[in-house]
Amino acid sequence: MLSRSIYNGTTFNWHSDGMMNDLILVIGNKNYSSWSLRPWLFLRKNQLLFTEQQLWLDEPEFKSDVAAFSSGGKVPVMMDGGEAIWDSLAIIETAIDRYDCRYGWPEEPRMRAHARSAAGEMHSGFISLRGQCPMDIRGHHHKTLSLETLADIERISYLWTQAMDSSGDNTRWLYGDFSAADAMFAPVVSRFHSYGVSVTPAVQRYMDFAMADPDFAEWIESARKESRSIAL
Ligand SMILES: N[C@@H](CCC(=O)N[C@@H](CS)C(=O)NCC(=O)O)C(=O)O
Repeated sequence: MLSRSIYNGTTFNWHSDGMMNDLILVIGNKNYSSWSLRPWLFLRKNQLLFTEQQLWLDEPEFKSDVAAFSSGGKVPVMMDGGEAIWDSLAIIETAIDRYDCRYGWPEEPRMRAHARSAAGEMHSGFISLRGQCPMDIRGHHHKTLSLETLADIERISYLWTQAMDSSGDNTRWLYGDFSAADAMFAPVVSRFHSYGVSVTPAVQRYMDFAMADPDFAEWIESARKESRSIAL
């Protein structure tokens, strides 16, 4: 475990040899890269200092540029010193292991297991929603959603409602305090918003709360300022 110090609200991580740790998060377009948003928001909410390295997904050089960081060929990648950690969930888990994150998984064992299960289901599933409604923060889409996509939406709404009920705090994040599950579902909040998904009042409350979060709002604002468009 590294030690940490806080200066002007920013957390610095120190190796035992006194060298400051140096994290780089390689991300894609903020408007489109749902997988990049997840670890970015997680690191931010945990006040871990990192440098952002943005690669444009629509550039022909994307693959060669990303290869300079990771052989996986995709973003996000977290560079911890010279070491690459790729894949959104692995970055979040590694940050929790190494950096004593205040907001990792919920503390309470049942909520912790639920949060891990829901985040795992997000990471491996909801293929129809992901395919039919790609993240497009600037966009407002009106399309007829397939039955499979509607089933994904219903399942996610059920998981969110269960989470909020289990924590007994339905005024803030899914499990009360911010957790890795909120980071994993952040792009879904954006998708529900962009695709005008009709949701229950409880789900809408969660979405409004998440999108008003200063860090999430900063990402949304940066996405709005990006001028690059990718045909969806
Ligand atoms: N399972 C990976 C998915 C990463 C992923 O698909 N990233 C997309 C951008 S959101 C990407 O790099 N696409 C470029 C490509 O496949 O060439 C994760 O969780 O990080």
